[in-house]
Amino acid sequence: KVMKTTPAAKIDKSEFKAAVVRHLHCTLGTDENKANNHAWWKATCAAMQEQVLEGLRKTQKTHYMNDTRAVHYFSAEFLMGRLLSNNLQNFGLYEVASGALKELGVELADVMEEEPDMALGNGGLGRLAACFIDSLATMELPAIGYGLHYEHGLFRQEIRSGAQIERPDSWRDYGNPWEICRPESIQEVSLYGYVETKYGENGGIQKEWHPGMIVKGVPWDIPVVGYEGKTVNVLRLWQSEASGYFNWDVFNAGGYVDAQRENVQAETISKVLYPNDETEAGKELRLIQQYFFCSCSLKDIIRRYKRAHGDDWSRFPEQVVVQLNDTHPAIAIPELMRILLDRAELDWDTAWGICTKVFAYTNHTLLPEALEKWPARMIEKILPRHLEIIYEINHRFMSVVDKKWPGDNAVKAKLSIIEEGHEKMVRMGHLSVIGSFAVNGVAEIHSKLVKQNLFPEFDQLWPGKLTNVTNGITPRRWLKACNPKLSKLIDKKIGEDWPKDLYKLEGLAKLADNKAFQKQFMQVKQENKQLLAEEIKASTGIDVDTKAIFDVQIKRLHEYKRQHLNLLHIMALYRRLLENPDYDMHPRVFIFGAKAAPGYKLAKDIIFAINKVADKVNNDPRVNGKLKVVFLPNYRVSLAEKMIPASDVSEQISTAGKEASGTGNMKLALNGALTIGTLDGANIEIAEEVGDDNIFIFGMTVEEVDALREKGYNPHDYYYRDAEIKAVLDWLETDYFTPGSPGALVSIKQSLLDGGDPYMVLADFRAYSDAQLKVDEAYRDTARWAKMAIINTAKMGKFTSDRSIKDYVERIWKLESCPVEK
Ligand code: 26M
Repeated sequence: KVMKTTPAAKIDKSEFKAAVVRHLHCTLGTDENKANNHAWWKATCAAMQEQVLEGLRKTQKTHYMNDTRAVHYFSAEFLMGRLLSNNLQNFGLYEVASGALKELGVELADVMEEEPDMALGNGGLGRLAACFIDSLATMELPAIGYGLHYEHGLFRQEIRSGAQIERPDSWRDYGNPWEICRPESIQEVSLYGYVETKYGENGGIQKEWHPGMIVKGVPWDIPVVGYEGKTVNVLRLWQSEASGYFNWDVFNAGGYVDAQRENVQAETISKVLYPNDETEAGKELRLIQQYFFCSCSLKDIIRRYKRAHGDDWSRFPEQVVVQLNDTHPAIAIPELMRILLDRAELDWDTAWGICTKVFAYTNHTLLPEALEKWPARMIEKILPRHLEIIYEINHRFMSVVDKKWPGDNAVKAKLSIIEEGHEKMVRMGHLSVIGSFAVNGVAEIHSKLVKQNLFPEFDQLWPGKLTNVTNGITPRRWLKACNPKLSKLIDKKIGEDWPKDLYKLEGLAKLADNKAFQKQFMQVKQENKQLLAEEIKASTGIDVDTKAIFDVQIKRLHEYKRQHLNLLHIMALYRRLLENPDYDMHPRVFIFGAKAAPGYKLAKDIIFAINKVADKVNNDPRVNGKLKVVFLPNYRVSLAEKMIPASDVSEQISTAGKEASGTGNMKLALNGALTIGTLDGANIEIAEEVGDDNIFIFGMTVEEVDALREKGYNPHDYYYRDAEIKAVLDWLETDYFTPGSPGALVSIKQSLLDGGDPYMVLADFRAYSDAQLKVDEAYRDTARWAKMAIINTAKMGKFTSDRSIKDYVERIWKLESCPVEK
């Protein structure tokens, strides 16, 4: 047998085994006989971390020696998931580790299950940041991720009597083996207080901010291992601590106790991730979180720059580019201005010239309720100097607008950073566009709508500044690591290069008609479905038939994503089965995973309704095993990794124009699931790649949605004209699904009728139902389905995050790769 794979790290099985045992003894203070899986997990991570840190040291030395330009990815969220499997894969040490543990009588798969997810994000935006830093390291690009070291990540979801309840996430309770504290790089951040204006003898004005509070930012570094383990970048997450400047300095017991209050406030900043996605929370603590991590990160960047370039600011924009992941870190723009003006004492034009060469901004949403705005009064209270700077930026921008549209006050009001009204608000999107040299949307259609609908005048003012970079996903995690069976089959057919050159998958297309390959491909799917069936049984008690179609909708719960459209269709199928026991359909299991924002009432009602319908359907012998509904609790990265390889059908059914891109759509298609979806976000580009015959597109286009709204959308028309829609909505009002509690599900009907059905669920229902009939028909033709599934996997090359990063590098960041010798 030939030794395959050349591990990036120079360590073999017996050395790895020795390292694990050594850590069991010396790091964990236990031994092989006493150790449980948790101890084995920690010891395995520690053995791995030795390799990781060696790579990190070499990378940092190389970047330092080459004085490289680097991208700094600012994001309030990084949804990393688990790291052991990823780091083993990327280092090429998976087989080594699994063999070593086997000899110690331990199963690597069980050990990996011990790892809690790093759930420092809500959903798509946070996971995108995680995929991007994986690609940056893989492509050997100098990059740092900057974010917040939340003590509690996204809440853990439990389902009690069908309803979501939120429990705290405690990912660090028993220690995180990957993170390294860097007390030598602590920063200080100012808050509150007032601004003093000083008049110099030469007529110059200096501003001095006298803060009311100073907090410490403690950096924790998480190494980010690129594929093949050459470059190891870092994700630097800031934890807040009391600075001890204003407190502790007390001489009596009362003061001593009072001092604790400020400590508590300081430590609150990085306590918890806000669980909202797509709604702006407007909370003071959230703004402080944003400023806290941006200020720490900029000071960190400047400290590093000064070490190489001293006080010469002229080269700063050559060395530093900062990518803003949505507007959450937009406060970094006035913060850099403050540092350049008040600390470096540069003049405004020089400072602004630097600033506008450093920042670039990614927009992730068009939903009005998601566009961040902060009350000017709140900014004034927390960051008085920044509000002054924002006003000055706006003042100067208004004269730019006046040159372009002389005397047009309406356009000034529309473009102003300041929204006038009962309460003055600061529009963070406008600040971001004005302060950045590039602005991008995340899929072709989304970027087009950003230009046409969200920021049309900015596009006229600065042609070319607004652009597109279509999202992507890392195939290392989302195929190689999560779907080892399919990966090995692919390796066998087209070789092992595809994880870093995903267009290679195209080589599978010529096998799409090959009967033997079809069988192998579907056999892998079958085995993955078996594994998921076991997971479903363990977490819900529900038995599912693995011969049924596994139809999966996994994403945050939101009206625009239309989980309730899926639910109404399930109810319609149920009703058809009750009316006609011979109703001809291939057995189907509808599987959901979704968290609702804790304050989003209707989203929680939809989760409740899914669970109540599931209870009824799953226990009704009349459906004869043709229909099952499963809601898997606590959807998260590690659960996605189990669901995606086992999916036959991918539900991507947002109202056209509302889903900026979607990335779950890419993960599912990559693993051979067929998409049923609207012409929205990246679905459009997926359809272009796979071809119309290999995807189930339905429903209104953006233009049709706009036209219908224009002419006046009335959901009652659909209710009265489509008997099935009426029957299903009326069913929600009975106590059929909630025995003894009639009306428990009525809020869904209400939102779709009296509420005006803002996302046009009823308008798309019939088209959706028809598309589902086509799905059913296609699945019955086993060869046809296999061919379609293979083509989906084969045509996903475009959607690797390596391609997204390449687009950013060439069009926005202008970075060069910096190879690190092994
Ligand atoms: C805002 C204010 C306060 C607290 C939290 C937020 C907030 C957090 C996350 C708002 C939005 C957040 O995420 C939005 C998001 O995930 N958007 C998704 O981004 C993906 C990556 O580009 C896209 O694929 C999805 O279409 C888009 O919905």
